[in-house]
Amino acid sequence: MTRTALRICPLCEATCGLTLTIDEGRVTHARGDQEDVFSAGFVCPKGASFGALDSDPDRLRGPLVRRDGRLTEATWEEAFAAVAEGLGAVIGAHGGQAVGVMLGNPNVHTMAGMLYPAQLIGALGTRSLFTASTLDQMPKHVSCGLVFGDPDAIPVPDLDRTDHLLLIGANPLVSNGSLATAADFPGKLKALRRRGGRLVVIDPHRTRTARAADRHVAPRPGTDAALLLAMVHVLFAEDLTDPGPPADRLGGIDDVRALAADFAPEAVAAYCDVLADDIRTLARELAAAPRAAVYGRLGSTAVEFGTLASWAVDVLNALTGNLDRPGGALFPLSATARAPRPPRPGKGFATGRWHSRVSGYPEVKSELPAAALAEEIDTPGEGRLRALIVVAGNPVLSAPDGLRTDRALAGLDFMVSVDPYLNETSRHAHVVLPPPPPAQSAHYDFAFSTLAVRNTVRYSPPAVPLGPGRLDEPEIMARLVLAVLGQGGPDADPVLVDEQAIRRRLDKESADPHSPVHGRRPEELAAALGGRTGYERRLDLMLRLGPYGDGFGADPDGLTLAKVLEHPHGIDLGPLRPRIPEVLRTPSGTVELAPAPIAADVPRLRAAVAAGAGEHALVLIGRRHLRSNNSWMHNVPVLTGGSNRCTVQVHPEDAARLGLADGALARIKGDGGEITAPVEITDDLRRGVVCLPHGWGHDRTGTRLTAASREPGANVNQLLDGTRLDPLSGTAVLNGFPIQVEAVR
Ligand SMILES: Nc1nc2c(c(=O)[nH]1)N[C@H]1C(S)=C(S)[C@@H](COP(=O)(O)OP(=O)(O)OC[C@H]3O[C@@H](n4cnc5c(=O)[nH]c(N)nc54)[C@H](O)[C@@H]3O)O[C@H]1N2
Ligand SMILES: Nc1nc2c(c(=O)[nH]1)N[C@H]1C(S)=C(S)[C@@H](COP(=O)(O)OP(=O)(O)OC[C@H]3O[C@@H](n4cnc5c(=O)[nH]c(N)nc54)[C@H](O)[C@@H]3O)O[C@H]1N2
Ligand code: SF4
Ligand SMILES: [Mo]
Repeated sequence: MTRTALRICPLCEATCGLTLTIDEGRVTHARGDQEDVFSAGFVCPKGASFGALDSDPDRLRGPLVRRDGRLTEATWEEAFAAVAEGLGAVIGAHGGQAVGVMLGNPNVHTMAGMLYPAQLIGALGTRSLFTASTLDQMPKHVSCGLVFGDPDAIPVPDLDRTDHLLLIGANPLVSNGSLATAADFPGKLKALRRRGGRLVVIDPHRTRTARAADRHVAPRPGTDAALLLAMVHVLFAEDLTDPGPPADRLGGIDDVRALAADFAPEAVAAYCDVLADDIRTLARELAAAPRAAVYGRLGSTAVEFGTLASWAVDVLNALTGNLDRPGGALFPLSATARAPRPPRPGKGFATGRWHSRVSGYPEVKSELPAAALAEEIDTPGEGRLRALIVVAGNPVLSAPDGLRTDRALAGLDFMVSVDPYLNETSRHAHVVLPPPPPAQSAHYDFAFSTLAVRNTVRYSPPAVPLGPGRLDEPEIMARLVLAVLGQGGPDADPVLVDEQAIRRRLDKESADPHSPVHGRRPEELAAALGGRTGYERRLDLMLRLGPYGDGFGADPDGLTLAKVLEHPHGIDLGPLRPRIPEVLRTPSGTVELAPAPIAADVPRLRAAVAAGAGEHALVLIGRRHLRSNNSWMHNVPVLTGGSNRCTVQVHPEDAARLGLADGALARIKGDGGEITAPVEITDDLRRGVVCLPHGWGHDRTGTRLTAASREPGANVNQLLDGTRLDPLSGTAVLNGFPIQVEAVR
């Protein structure tokens, strides 16, 4: 029997609503849900291939346990017994601190990944948390933490209403947007231009997005912080600043002026390799636009000055009056956020509450740099990591120096992977716990609702019932928490983990005079929760205590899970609205535009500008492909092939100078090692820059990736040794690092 079911797509940050066709429990077709309140029918090739990805025959059907050195099929009971024993032994001998946790990117795309890791880390008491954030957006968290007092208060461009959009190091026509959740980014950029608005792109690569722009500026990679500070300089020098209504809430404007003083366009032009006049034009056009939004993404974060560049983005928004105003950059208000409280000064944001053992990197948001994972395991000494729990992560390919990570993981006393695939990383685990395919999982976007360009609320229950012998990912994670707590016996009830989280939140809310449930009995409130499972009860709790919630009866028209379920295409909660000062948590209660740690990093940038670029220095940048996603989508044949290949792109002049021929192999060397890849000559790149995609290198033994291992590609991250980091955020420099290229003879 054929039927349809709705499912929010979990494959990228755009969160499109899909209509799945289901035939005998199998997804046979996927199309965009025309009635979805957020995506209105938009779909990309990945979403359209949801069925193929969901039913990939290489997905693990049950847990694997290492026996006599080999990973073999096991029951869930056996797998959790092995987890309890393996983790128990390490914790018993060395304490929970000897267990590290690595959380990969898909955690932000699953309910389990958003609900349980905090409890897992709490149960371990470990300070060794690593996530994909330090390969990605951590600089933005740091700059927002310092400026707004809350590292998760990230303004997003108001795509639907802006007149001028300045994109820095972002390629949303391929990535479909990031830290700006917008289904149909392509349509929104077209609409911007149709209403007379302008699109400006700063990117060393003439990407699909750059080609669609009114103006494209191609700086030398890694130099954006200087370029943006030069724009700030111009705003002051030409008296173009106009902070607008929240001006009394902006502190540090004079300090910003002083910080930008040395960054006149002429002073940075050679370093950025952009004409001073072009920098002036960028600043003047931004200031002249009635409503403008500056937005930076991976090319502005995973770089040498990532935090400074991320900060400069919001400084430009603030100085031109575009921060927190419609058509500018605004803070979304998610349905599962805590209901707003009256504005008050906060504690602010600081890093470095502890430091990593080997290199002394400061903790940032309770995390250590992903680039330091291997050294924390393989460096002998007191406090060495002896066990690791990896959830939805593939650091062997995604993080610097995969060969070292390979060796380090192989030397662990115990490792667990929660992962649907036996891949480059999970092959080292002692136990692999596979979640079900997405059609069998419920979905709510806790993370991306806080970054969406319009406020909506949508929930997808599982589209297909759990297959035989499957555990859903929330239950897997809850059982892991119980195993760490030493309560992982066969009678363990994973619901206890949810009830504990619910109880903790309710105790807090009940004691909070500003909560809609102040003074009410937590037991009574817990009993009133709806939902069929622990995670649904938690979702109901968050919705009801959220900004649009029913407050357990305080607002009978407010949201509950039951109400959201009555609207399978979602509920529109309206366009973004100004949130300053309510959103601020700085000690001053204002936007602190010139925080001390930022100011202290500016001399490093000044020194780089003074040093300039080497004559023939070659640097490497990354690229994404529409039919791919990081390291885990090369195993579905409909998504690979064609232009989705691991080639090294080179500018024609560099190719001529280096003797590289189109299609021939090149050897690329970096601090961490060398790889080879076929050359693709293109003048879409600026001179001095070569470009390789990441997530390739599927040629390792012991994996179960039939299709991916046929076209393995090379791991670009082998070119890095893990020491190049943005110091304020611990984020790996994945764009704009030096390499050498030669022809393979
Ligand atoms: N050179 C270079 N390196 C990069 C980047 C770059 O641009 N250049 N980009 C960086 C960025 S932005 C990121 S976010 C990281 C990503 O790096 P990682 O966080 O390592 O993420 P992925 O490579 O996507 O691997 C995801 C893992 O999760 C598994 N998985 C998929 N779905 C699920 C699920 O539903 N549940 C569970 N439990 N597991 C699942 C997959 O099988 C895979 O093992 O890579 C970074 N690395
Ligand atoms: N199809 C697809 N979609 C994805 C992903 C995927 O792998 N494939 N990954 C998802 C993830 S995890 C993320 S984080 C997002 C990322 O989303 P985006 O940031 O939009 O994606 P990227 O393609 O990495 O874009 C970065 C751009 O920065 C440019 N760049 C590199 N170095 C510099 C520099 O120094 N300065 C400037 N100005 N630009 C620079 C690159 O040329 C590139 O065009 O995409 C998500 N969506
Ligand atoms: S754009 Fe992203 S969310 Fe939308 S269908 Fe494609 S992969 Fe899925
Ligand atoms: Mo990412």
